[in-house]
Amino acid sequence: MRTTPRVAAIHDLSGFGRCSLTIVMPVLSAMGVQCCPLPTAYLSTHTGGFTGNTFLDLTDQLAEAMDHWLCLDLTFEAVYTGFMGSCRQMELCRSFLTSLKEKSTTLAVVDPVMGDNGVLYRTYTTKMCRAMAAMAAEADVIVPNRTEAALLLGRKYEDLPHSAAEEMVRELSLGGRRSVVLTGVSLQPGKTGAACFDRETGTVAMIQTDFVGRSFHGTGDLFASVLTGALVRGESLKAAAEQAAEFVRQCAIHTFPQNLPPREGIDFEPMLGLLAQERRRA
Ligand code: PXL
Repeated sequence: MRTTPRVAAIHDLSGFGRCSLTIVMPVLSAMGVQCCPLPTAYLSTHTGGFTGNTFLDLTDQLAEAMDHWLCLDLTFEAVYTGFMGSCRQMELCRSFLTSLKEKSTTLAVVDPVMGDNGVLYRTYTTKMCRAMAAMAAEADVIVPNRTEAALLLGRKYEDLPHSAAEEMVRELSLGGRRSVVLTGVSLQPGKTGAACFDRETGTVAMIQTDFVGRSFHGTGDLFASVLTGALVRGESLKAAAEQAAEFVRQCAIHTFPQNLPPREGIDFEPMLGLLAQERRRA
């Protein structure tokens, strides 16, 4: 009997800059989870802070790889999606999820990667945002930041302060159908964290930790990867979000004093041992 949880990870592969699959794969592995990557695109670097990056759209490969996996009758404890390269990719993800769910219990974790700090990422169009909302409607858990939450709700980022977090996660749950972990929520100066609506209990939990130094590129991917790993290892939504927030905090403590260029992301690799230790304790 297979004991190692398995996750299909549908994200871009950016060669330099630490985001998406270069975070998702090592984090899940360190947590004792098998990560099976389905890359949506290959970029030479991510798009935050770099210009002139290459962009190889892998939509056709994605469709073929999904078909192959379905033919092999593979099952996954979770499908975890992130940065998408085209509208068709989101439609493919929806039908892949539907097919998997017909065969076995598969948790759909959708990080609706679209933007940050009130600004849409360069490669995203309004049509892609609509496709993202449609795909996220099929999710069991979504992990938006405040910018993405505003886009999903069709509201202005400026009209949704941190203090509206509880109201936002309830509205984003689509009447309690999906769980929501809203990231980047700061309820007092010097703190950051997440607001979690758990569809199992219908309750909202607020998680707050110290904000360390400055923002780092890729922390959204780091947070959602740990969250996904903890969920497939059987943690509750709140415990999974707490573990994710604590790991991001530890990585920020390690990275901040190094004064690295922000676009190089968070220096998480030397910290992966913490995730492995946590697993041994559990
Ligand atoms: O971390 C989100 C992300 C993922 N993938 C690519 C990105 C970004 C954010 O800038 O550019 C390619």
